[in-house]
Amino acid sequence: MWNETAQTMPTAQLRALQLQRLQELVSRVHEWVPFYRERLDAAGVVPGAVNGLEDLAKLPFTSKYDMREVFPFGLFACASEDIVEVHMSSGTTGKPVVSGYTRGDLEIWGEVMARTLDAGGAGAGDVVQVGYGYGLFTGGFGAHYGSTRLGAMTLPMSSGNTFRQINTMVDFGTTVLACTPSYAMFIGEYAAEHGIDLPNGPLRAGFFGAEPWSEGMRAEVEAKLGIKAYDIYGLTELIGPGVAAECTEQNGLHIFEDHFYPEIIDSETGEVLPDGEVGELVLTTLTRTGTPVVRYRTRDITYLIDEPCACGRTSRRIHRLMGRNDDMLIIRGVNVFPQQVEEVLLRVEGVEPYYQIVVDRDGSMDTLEVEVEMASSLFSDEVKVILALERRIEHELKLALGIQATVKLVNPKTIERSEGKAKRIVDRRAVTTGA
Ligand code: DLL
Repeated sequence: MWNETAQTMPTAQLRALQLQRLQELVSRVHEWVPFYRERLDAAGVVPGAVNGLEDLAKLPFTSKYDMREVFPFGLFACASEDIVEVHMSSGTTGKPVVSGYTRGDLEIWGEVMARTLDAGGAGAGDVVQVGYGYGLFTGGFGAHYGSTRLGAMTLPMSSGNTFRQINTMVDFGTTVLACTPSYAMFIGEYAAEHGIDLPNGPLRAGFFGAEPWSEGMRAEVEAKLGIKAYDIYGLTELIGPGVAAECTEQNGLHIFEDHFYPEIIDSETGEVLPDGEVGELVLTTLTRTGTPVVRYRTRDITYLIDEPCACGRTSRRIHRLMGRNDDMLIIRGVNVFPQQVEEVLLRVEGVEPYYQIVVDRDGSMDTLEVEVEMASSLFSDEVKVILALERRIEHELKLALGIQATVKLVNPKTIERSEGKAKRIVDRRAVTTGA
């Protein structure tokens, strides 16, 4: 195991280390970052006031909105000449969020990403193809730093150019693929169409994240590529990928707790919930010095698992993400996460794992339409067969979600393929109400 000492540390020792690092974090941000100093002072927290991990709850939360206020460099907790690399969230709405890395932070990133790849059995001797985008997005560089740290042969492909991705896989005998799960699906589909037999080739593991995906999607990707598919989690504000990752047990994602401290809160009240209860994940960096973050509200919904894992890692795990607060659709008063729709679709024979969820408003009524591609075997079937399948999926969705949806089977290959984060929700309500 990569850095076994850190990853199998007895819990008491880990908690002591976390406390010491938390105290250092509070002193650092208080000294360097006016934004944190003001908020800590307002909350009555002076450095030295944190005497136990439970005192973390006294610290104010940080949100994406707070971070945007101090764009671009307002969160640096070191001299700006010590920052050697910068990444940024995509920021589709409002200003993006900046993460600045010191040399030390890049070391940490390489370390936690090496742990991520090692957790799924990758190592020196592997040929790792990085199909996450390189650039301000953290996926490409994160996977790259982890792979080179492990000593694997690293192919910095970036995302896109699918034909070349597949040829490179064949030519170099790629054994490990790192990209978004939706891009992995597309690569599998493209290879099959071009008569390239990836399932029986050397590819054996995939490290997929950066977007929501379901167990059903995992099964699809594993079959299409002939691999084990591991779920990996992270976000720009914290470091990028490398916050948590599945081990070969594929049963929850181990948080690299010596670097990132997790809490689960009730989104409404901000109250910290006990392990096992579902809520919003809040993360604190324990070792970063470029842009450390105190109690960042991720908006991601999951729960903490504090049970021993057969792999021997002692950290707590998060359950596969269940959705994001801000992706949750409220349709006629019912909460729906896109992953729930995906789970239903992938259980049905005769449809492909390419879909789009369209929410609209008809008068004062919210409408939910799910467009999903039919399998090519159905394509030439009679209309009544297709209609019957649509009604069946509508019935399944009603059972699972408790609301009526309209299902439209669309022709094969009509839903746009994704090379990065797939866009699966189209919410037309915001446009029609002008909100
Ligand atoms: O997506 C970092 C990353 C790159 C993670 C490569 C994994 C692999 P952001 O662009 O800042 O960073 O987006 C972060 O993506 O808050 C989640 O909502 C979502 N996300 C990331 N990983 C997963 C996952 C990168 N495994 C946001 N499952 C997060 C579901 C994920 N959602």
